[in-house]
Amino acid sequence: MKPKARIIIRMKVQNRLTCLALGLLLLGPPQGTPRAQAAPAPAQPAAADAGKLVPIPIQLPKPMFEGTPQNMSVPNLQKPLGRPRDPFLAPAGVTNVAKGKKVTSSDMEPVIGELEQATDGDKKGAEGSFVELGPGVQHVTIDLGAAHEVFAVLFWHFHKTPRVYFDVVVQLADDAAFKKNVVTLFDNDHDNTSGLGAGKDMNYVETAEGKLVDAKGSRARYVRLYSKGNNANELNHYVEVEVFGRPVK
Ligand SMILES: [Ca+2]
Ligand SMILES: [Ca+2]
Repeated sequence: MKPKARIIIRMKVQNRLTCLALGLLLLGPPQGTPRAQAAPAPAQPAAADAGKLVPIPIQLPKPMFEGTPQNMSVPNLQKPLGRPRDPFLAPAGVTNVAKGKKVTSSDMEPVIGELEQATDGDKKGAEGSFVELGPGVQHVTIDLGAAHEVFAVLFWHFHKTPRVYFDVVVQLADDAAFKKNVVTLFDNDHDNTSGLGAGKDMNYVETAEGKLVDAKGSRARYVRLYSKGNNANELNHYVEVEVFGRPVK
């Protein structure tokens, strides 16, 4: 073979190898071959972990009825989600700081039960597990005992049967009189009959999941919840109120 011909053959072989290598690169690893595992993330220093968001530790009571009725004749009613609520994220270490805390009310002599039932940890829907307040606009106020960063308020008025409570307003404040640093977290009193300001939130059906309201890390010592009767009667009820937060450092 002439030297020139030998060079041409070597070039052809080299081109074929180049094409093969390119082809493998473009195709990627053959199917079924596990892709290379990403290297494990280096351990984070404790300071970085402090800012990590995790689901708040919600423990739900046993449901008393299946599903949520679609045919209630209540205006501006929120459509049921049809699946469990998404986890609510807050900084790690946030807990229910309302458990066992003092409850006062616009009705200090409840019709049924005691005010402390609103923070006693019993969330069952059955008779005997709720406090019943008188008719019309009533509220319960929970004193967290000190300033807290509040991330969520979760509450159950009643969940033995599906019900809608009217003119639900949830507020935070620095003082028991609700004069200092008042923040309204939820308000479905559209026509402002309770005089706390017209709200844009929707009516909703009570279930064992409770109603969760985002508090966005607001600072407060007092949490107050208003209502004005429900679609079954004029009375007001509380099974439990939970406040997910942490003490202000
Ligand atoms: Ca309770
Ligand atoms: Ca109203």
